[in-house]
Amino acid sequence: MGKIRSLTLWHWYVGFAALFVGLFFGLRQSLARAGIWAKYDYYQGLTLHGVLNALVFTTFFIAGFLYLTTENSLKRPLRSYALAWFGFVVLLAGTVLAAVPILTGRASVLYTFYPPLMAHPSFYIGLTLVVVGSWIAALVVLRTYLAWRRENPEARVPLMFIATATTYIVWFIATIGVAAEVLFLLIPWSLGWVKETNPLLARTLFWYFGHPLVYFWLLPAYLAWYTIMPRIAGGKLYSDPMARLAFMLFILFSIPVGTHHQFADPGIGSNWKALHAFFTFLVAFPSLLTAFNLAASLEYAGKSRGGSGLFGWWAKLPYGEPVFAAFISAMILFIFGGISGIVNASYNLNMVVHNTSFIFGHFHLTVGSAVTLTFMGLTYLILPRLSGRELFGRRLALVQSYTWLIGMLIFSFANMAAGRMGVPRRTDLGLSTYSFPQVVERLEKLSALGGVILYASSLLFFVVFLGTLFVGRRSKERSFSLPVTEAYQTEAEAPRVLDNWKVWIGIAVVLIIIAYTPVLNQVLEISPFGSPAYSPSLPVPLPR
Ligand code: HAS
Repeated sequence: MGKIRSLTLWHWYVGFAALFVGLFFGLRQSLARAGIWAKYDYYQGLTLHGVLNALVFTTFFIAGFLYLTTENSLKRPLRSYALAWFGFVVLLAGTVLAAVPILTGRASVLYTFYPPLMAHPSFYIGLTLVVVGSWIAALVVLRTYLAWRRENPEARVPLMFIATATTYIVWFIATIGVAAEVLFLLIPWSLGWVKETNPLLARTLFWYFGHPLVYFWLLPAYLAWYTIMPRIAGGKLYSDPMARLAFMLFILFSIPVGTHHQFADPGIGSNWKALHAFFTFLVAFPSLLTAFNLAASLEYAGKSRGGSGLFGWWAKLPYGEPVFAAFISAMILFIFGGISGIVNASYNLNMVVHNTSFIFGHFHLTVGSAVTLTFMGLTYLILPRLSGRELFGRRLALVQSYTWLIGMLIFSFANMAAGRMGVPRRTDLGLSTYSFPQVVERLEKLSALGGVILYASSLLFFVVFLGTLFVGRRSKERSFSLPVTEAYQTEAEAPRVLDNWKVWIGIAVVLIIIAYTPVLNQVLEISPFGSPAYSPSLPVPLPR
C-alpha cells in the first residue's frame, strides 16, 4: 500500500500549487472589481483564477484522492502504478502547455474558453492532454475494480467505491463533449486550418461537458460527507441504500441538463430548454436526499455524544475538530449554493440573474466552498497519514475553516445582491461605462472584504499544509487507511440494482439522447454560423 503515498501526494502538490497561484488572482479580481487595486489585465487574471482553481486544482486533487479511495474501499492495490504515473505525467504536461500561453497573455479566454475568444493552440492542446490524463486515471480505477470483481464475484460494492466510480462515470461521459469541441472545432481553428468557428455549437458542446463537470467536483466531496464525515462526527451514516440511490441518480441526471447554461442563447427552442430545466430540478433531487441523509446522520452523532431534544444535538457536534469544522462549514455554505442553483435553474428567474455577479456568488458557494473547503478538510485528515507527521497548527486549521465560512458568506451574499441589481460578471467594472446606484459600490467593497478574508484564510491553509509536511511532529505510525463510517441502514438492505452500473449508465445514455438530439439538431440547422477570432485583452494581439 506504500506506493499510494507518493502517487497521491504528488497529485496534491501540483493541485495545491495551482490553487496557491489561482487564489491570489481571486483576491485581485475582488479588489479590482471594487476599484481598489485595479491596474492589471483583468481577463488574463480571471483566466488564471478560473483555470488554475476550477480545472487544474480540482483535477489533480480528485485524481490523487480517488486513487486513495479506490485502494481503501476495494482493499487491493491499484492496477497499475506505472499507468497511474503515466497519467500523472500526461496531466502535468497538459497543464504546463495550457499555462504558458495564459501566463504570456495569449490565452485570455476564461475557464470556459468560449469562441470567438481565441487562445493559442497550445492552450487547447494542453487541455486535451489534461482530459486524456484524467481518462488514464479513470482507466486505472476501472482496471482495479474489474480485478476486485473477479476476486469477489458476489460482494456488494462498498459505498466509498460507488462514489469513486460514479465520479469517473459522470466525468467520462461528460468529457466526450469537450473533447469533440476542442478536437473538431477549436484546435483546427486556432491552428488556422479553418477561418471561422461556430460559437453556438462550441458552447453547446462545452455545456454538455460543463454542467456534469460540476458534479465531477462535487461527488468526491459527497464521498467524504457520506463515508468519512459521520465517523468524524462520532456517529454513523443514516442510510447506505439512500446514499447509493443518490449517486446513481447523479449518473442519470448530471448530463442532460447543460442547456440551462444557455437559456439566453438563440437558436435552441424554448421547449428543449424547458426539458433541460426539468432535468435540472431532477438533478437537485439527489442533493436533497443527501441533505436529509447527512442531517439525520449528524443528529445521530450529536445524540450519541449526549445531545437531546429537537436541536440539543446540534450543540454537541465536534466543532473544535479541524476536519469536522471544514466539512460542516462546507455543508452549511452548500445549502445556500444549492438554493441559488435552483434559482438559476428556474427559466424565468435565470433571465434576471444570468451573466450577473449572482452567478459567481452561486459558484463560490458550490465549487468554491462545498468542494474546496471539503478538500481542505480532507487534507487535514489525510496529509498527516501520508506524511507520517501530525497535523501542524490545529488551531490555525480551525480558524481557517471558520474564516472561510465567514468570508464566503460575505463575498457571495454581496455578489448575489449586486447581481440582482444587474451588476455584470466577467466585466472589469473599473473600465466599464456602466453607472450603478451607490449601494452597488458598497456591495463591491463588501465583496472585496469577503475576498480579503478568504485570501487570508487560504494563507492559513498553506501554513498548515507546509507546516505539516516540513515541521509537523513525527508520528509513530504512517497509515494509508481512511476512517470509513459504518451505516445504520446497511448495504445489505440496498436492492442489488443499486450496484448495477449497466442499468444506470444505460438509462443515462437514453436520457442524453432524448435531451441532446433535438438541441444539436437545431444548432446544426442554423449552421454554418461562423465567427472570426476575438481577444478581450485589447492590448494583447490575437494568437495569429
Ligand atoms: Fe450551478 C451555474 C444550477 C449545483 C457550479 N454552477 C454554475 C456555474 C458554476 C456552477 C461554476 O440552472 C457557472 C458556470 C459559468 O461559468 O457560466 N447548480 C445548479 C443547480 C445545482 C447546482 C440546480 N453548481 C452546482 C454545483 C457546482 C456548481 C454543485 C459546483 C460544484 N448552476 C445552475 C445553473 C447555472 C449554474 C442553472 C447557470 C446560470 C447562468 O445563467 O449562467 C444543484 O445541483 C444544487 C442542488 C443542491 C442542493 C443543496 C443540498 C444541500 C446539502 C448540504 C446539507 C447540509 C447539511 C448541514 C446537512 C439542493 C447536501 C447540516 C445543516 C443543518 C441545518 C442541519
